[in-house]
Amino acid sequence: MHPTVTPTHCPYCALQCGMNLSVSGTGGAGAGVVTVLERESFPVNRGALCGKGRTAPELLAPGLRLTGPLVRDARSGRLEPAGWDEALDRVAEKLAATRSAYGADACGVFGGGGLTNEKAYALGKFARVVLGTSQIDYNGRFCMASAAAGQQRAFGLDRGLPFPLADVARTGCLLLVGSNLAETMPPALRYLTELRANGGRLIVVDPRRTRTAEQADLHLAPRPGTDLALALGLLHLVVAQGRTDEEFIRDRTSGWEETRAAVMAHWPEHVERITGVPVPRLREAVAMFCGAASSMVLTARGPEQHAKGTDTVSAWINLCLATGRAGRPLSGYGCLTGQGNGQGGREHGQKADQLPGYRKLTDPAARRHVGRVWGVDPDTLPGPGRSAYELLDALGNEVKSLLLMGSNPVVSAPRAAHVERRLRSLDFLAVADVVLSETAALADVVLPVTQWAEETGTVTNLEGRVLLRRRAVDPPAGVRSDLEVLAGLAGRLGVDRGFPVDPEEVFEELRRASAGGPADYSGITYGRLAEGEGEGVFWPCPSGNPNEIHTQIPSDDPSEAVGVHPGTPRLFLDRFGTEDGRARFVAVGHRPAAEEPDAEFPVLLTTGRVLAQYQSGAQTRRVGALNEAAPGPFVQLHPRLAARVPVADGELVAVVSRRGRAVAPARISTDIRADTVFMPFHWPGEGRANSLTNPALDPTSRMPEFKVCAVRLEPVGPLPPPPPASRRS
Ligand SMILES: Nc1nc2c(c(=O)[nH]1)N[C@H]1C(S)=C(S)[C@@H](COP(=O)(O)OP(=O)(O)OC[C@H]3O[C@@H](n4cnc5c(=O)[nH]c(N)nc54)[C@H](O)[C@@H]3O)O[C@H]1N2
Ligand SMILES: Nc1nc2c(c(=O)[nH]1)N[C@H]1C(S)=C(S)[C@@H](COP(=O)(O)OP(=O)(O)OC[C@H]3O[C@@H](n4cnc5c(=O)[nH]c(N)nc54)[C@H](O)[C@@H]3O)O[C@H]1N2
Ligand code: SF4
Ligand SMILES: [Mo]
Repeated sequence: MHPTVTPTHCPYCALQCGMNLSVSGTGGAGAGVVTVLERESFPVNRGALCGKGRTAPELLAPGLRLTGPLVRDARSGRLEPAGWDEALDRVAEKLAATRSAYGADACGVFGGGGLTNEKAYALGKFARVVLGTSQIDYNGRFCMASAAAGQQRAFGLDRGLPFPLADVARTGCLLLVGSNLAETMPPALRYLTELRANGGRLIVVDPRRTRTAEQADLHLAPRPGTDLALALGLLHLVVAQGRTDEEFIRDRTSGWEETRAAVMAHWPEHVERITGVPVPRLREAVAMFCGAASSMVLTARGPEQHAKGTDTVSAWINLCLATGRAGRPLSGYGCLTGQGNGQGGREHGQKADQLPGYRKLTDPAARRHVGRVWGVDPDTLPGPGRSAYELLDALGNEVKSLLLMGSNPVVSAPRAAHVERRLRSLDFLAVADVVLSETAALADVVLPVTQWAEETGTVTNLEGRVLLRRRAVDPPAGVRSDLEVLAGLAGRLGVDRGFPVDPEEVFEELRRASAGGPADYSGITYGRLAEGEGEGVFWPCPSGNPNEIHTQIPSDDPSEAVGVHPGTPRLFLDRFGTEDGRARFVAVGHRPAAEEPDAEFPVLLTTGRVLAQYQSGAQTRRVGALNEAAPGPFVQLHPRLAARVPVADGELVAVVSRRGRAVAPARISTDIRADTVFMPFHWPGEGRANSLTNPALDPTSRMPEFKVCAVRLEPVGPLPPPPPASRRS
């Protein structure tokens, strides 16, 4: 039999690389052989994939993932195999009991940016309609919440990139702030190469000389937590050198005077003292940025994951606005979102303050609209709930039972040992996952779910491009989809309608719910996403008539049913998303990190990623080739700092913060500032970086300060010798 080939997308990061899955043999569910093939026609990655994408099918095999529900046995205390009815009955009973004993807000829901749009939508609806709880949030708070808040403030709309990624290759100067995309989105590296081949300049801002920084014409290496001062310092120079674009400021922005006044305090020498970036480098950066005919600023987690991440994003946006580098072709500010559906996951209602279509939960018109689509009285919809870390922090106290879908906070949340204690103190924890993650291992009920290649659904990549991921293989018999889980629970909790298990049916409802909202998907259909090369449709994509769509039965012919809005690859070229169409300057000032070094904790810790592991590692730590490439945690530190500890390369070193201690081998390198150590956060146990991190929150985005805290280093000694090879008899 010929293999069947299905065009689809990678399960992991926000690039959502296109790939073809070839399945040979019958029976699916690991019985067939699943191979990843290049899909050159997909415009974002043009066939290129990183090792994570190439090896993703390994996790479809039954041996590595969950294949049946698990329920904790009251007597043995262990998770034991159970049937689906028993497992779902247990979850529904416990949630209902919590609700009647303590009220609906004692039930919490925690989602993830890896969930498809359909799942994120259904999860938000489940929380608000079935449980009636306000206590829902998701791991996107840990991701791009600060960039989203900063873009909202300035542009009145937040979409990761306001232009297709390929535009990056044609801009005059790219200022890339705290993104290590050579490791976090490797196929995107080609756009940087093309940029430079086209004569464009690349500036990278990162405290480490990363593989990305190696590509740069200019690498600025500020102290972690000082991007705000850096951006203000650059804008100060722009003003001092008379390089502002007065016409653009006058015609397309508001609020410049306050911002100009605020940057005057950030003269270059002062900024050099805060950031450690020498004044001549600041001047070079301004010359490159303003000297080009067009320029862009892209930020990622480096400057965003701070207790002042939103203000920092505002400062970078201000730089774009003052120089007229926004809302014009090949110029603008953008954020490189992170998770597979990091963008769509924050638009359709799993965020504590949001309703589908990027509507605000506090907006009466939004509540009326969504209430109508859901068939409920808008007054019954709860208000905004706690943000992700605050929700985790409330577990066992205000929040007694939790349903968790698509996150592994035992590894990925800040101050993780505390979060782990809070999870253990719950009356009841249910986790829906593909694998037995460290968090699932703490659950009372584990619900095994289908994954990317086993189900259909839409995702929205970092460009705001809505894509169709297609089912290519049959799942193992014992697993169900997240949509089936939610439908099963809703039914048991007395809601028999409104939770379809067919993703397309969910999407049809999502279209109606999003119609007329900022993230309007109403003009998008599965049929349309499957057309041509499947290159997707950029939101906003309204249907012909947003009111009509409530009553309309969608036709199979997309052009007939919904009109033919082309989608919106480029935003803001004519007007910004604010009411008056002008972009808003937001006057901000620098402030120190929530925790600065002192005598007891004299070193800065920053955290991030390596190429071969993904996030909490729940998935990638189970894949052989990836584990070989990145087998465990490490502490990257400069030779001068290593000599002071003292620790030699490869020896264990302890990193201690006010919240905990982590131990990992030292990786000594001149590619990092001498006042800073770096740890990747992909591993649990002794080397868990999040045992150390500071949950100080940004006041606007509620983003925790993952990227800077104060630590001290202690020598531990040589690595223990490897255990003797086991002898076979
Ligand atoms: N291999 C891999 N790829 C991934 C992921 C993964 O886990 N593994 N996760 C995906 C997700 S969800 C996300 S959010 C993205 C994240 O993608 P990135 O933001 O590129 O990843 P990080 O490694 O977290 O951080 C980027 C850089 O920020 C630097 N940095 C640290 N502190 C500061 C600071 O104060 N200022 C500045 N300017 N820079 C600083 C770090 O040294 C690091 O090199 O990656 C996505 N892609
Ligand atoms: N120190 C430090 N900590 C960080 C960061 C950092 O830079 N430094 N970055 C933060 C960022 S940006 C992010 S995005 C978070 C991410 O951290 P997490 O939220 O822990 O993300 P993942 O590890 O991707 O966890 C996703 C879980 O959901 C499961 N899963 C995958 N697909 C599905 C699905 O369709 N349905 C269900 N039910 N489950 C699924 C996976 O198996 C996995 O167990 O980490 C944050 N933590
Ligand atoms: S870059 Fe991201 S989307 Fe592309 S293959 Fe790698 S993990 Fe998958
Ligand atoms: Mo992320």
